[in-house]
Amino acid sequence: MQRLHMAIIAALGGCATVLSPARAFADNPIIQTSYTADPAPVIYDGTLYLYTSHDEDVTVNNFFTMNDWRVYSTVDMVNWTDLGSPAGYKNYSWGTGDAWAVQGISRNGKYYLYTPINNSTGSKIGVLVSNSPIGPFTDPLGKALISTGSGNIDPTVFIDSDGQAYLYWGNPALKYVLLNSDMISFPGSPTTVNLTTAGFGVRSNTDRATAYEEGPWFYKRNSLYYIVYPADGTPEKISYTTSSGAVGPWQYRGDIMAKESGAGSSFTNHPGVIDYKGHSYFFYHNAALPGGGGYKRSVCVEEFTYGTNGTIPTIQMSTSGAAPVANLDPFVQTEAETIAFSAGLKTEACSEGGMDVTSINSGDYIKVRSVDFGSGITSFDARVASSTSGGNIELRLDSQTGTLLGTCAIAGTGGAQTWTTKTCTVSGATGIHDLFLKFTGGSGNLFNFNWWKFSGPGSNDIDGGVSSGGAAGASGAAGASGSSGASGSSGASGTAGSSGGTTGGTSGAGSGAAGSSSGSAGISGASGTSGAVGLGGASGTFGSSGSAGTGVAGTAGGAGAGAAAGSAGVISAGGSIASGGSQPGGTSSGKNAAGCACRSGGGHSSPGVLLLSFIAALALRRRERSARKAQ
Ligand code: FUB
Repeated sequence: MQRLHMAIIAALGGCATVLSPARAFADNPIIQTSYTADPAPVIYDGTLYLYTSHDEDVTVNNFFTMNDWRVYSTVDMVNWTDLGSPAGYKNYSWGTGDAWAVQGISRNGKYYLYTPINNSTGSKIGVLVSNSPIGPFTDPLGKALISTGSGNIDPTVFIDSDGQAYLYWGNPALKYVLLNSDMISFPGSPTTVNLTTAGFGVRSNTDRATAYEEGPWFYKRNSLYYIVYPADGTPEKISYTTSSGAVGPWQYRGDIMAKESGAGSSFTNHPGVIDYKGHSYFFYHNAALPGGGGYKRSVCVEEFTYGTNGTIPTIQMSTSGAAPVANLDPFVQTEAETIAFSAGLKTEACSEGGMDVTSINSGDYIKVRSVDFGSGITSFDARVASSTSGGNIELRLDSQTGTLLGTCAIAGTGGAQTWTTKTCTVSGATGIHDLFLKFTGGSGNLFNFNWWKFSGPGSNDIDGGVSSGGAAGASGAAGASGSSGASGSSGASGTAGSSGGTTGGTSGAGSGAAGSSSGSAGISGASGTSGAVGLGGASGTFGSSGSAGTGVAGTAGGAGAGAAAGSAGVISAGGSIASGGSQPGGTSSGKNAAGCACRSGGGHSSPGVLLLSFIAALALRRRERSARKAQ
């Protein structure tokens, strides 16, 4: 049987609860442990990373409350690993707030985040840089990259095949600069795109003079340049325009996604478009999670197919999301925060590095999609900690009430971060299924959950993957950052790596195996976001997906992890972002419980000028209503 490995990352932290879904969900929204918005997908070394904004569970002053950005990764488009917070507005010493829509890009081994900053005190664009996609990020300029004029939000960055980098941004104007190759400077001053031509469509309402609103997503595909953008005022639809040149002239091509409507809708939307593993994906946000609304949004994804001449079809918001493009190997250590869908859970920084799943109450669950059990399983390991008397993990196939593979009883461990590995006997799973980890027990928080792994004959059936984990440990120099790293338990991944893929190559694998065992040491770094470290390993892991081949993966992993873990290498060795903790909003704690006092309606404000224009529109509508009544 063909099987692509997927191992996981030992990542970083953050927490939030998500409520039992009020309506039937498949796998959209793709993140349920936090409210997320403004999706920005990017591919590094064969892994798809998704940067997002982060709507806090508690909204302040009935407006966007956003302190940090978040990052997730996938190699299969259905299971998303929470890598914590790579940065927040406080990464800028001069930052006053507003971690709105971010976008990331890599060049010459460095990772850059372009971010809005200080929207309520001047609206500027800043740039952060790191040696890892998940940080720690620092501010290389000590000041804004873009500070002229107003409405400097929603940066989108792209490097063309000739090496020229472009940065577009703005609301209500659309502006751009050509970045120098250092990615943190540009010649001249920003150019403002003429939106009054037909290139960006015609507005259907009177909110604004032009159809373009904000949130541009700039990219190139088959020699055609695209800008996909929220349009037509609030609520926003998504439209797109194309050009044969990077700076126009632009030709309006149509609408992609209609405005979200009805109670509890999001009045904003924000596109992210990317090709991955031979498929095309459209990311956006809506307010579909319980408690959602204009300031509590959630990122979703849909697959689509380009038409002739590069047309993008109309795309409907769905609850089903994308189909898997790889299977998950349950015989390598899998982070508990690798989730296709969940209910009731939050994530947080783990003392062993990376993230763990927390706020686990009886009835909550994790769904992991497309798990390949091969010829079978015999035991299940769970890395758990409990300050209470624990609870149970029911392992079920295909639904919360599906075939029971076994029940793992978790006892108290004496502390919420006092970790132990519980091994349980299981049976009854062969082939590919969705796995449900259903939590049962008493009341309150049952335990925290760091990672899981199956053993059994199925582990010998791997014939397609690549090493997981692995390699990472070897290189890397990021040890400096990061916090705990203490455990490094993911040696397992390394092991898997050794069994390495037949198709994906083997290079990364071997070393992974080596590094695996102790996981070690951990990195004591002083600075916060060392999750990077963990991630490095993680990247290595993802080599397992087989797409990029191990070598590549290993390289990536090395970058991040190595260091600290040093020889120990590998994944979880890395420190945890959360615990390192320099992030402002950091990993939000507390549940965003269903009953939270949040707006359910499509809020009526929006970024900066958008808010003003909306207020004006509201006043206009009131006047119109009054006029009608008077007639
Ligand atoms: O998330 C805050 C703002 O809302 C973004 O900057 C806009 O694109 C809109 O999504």
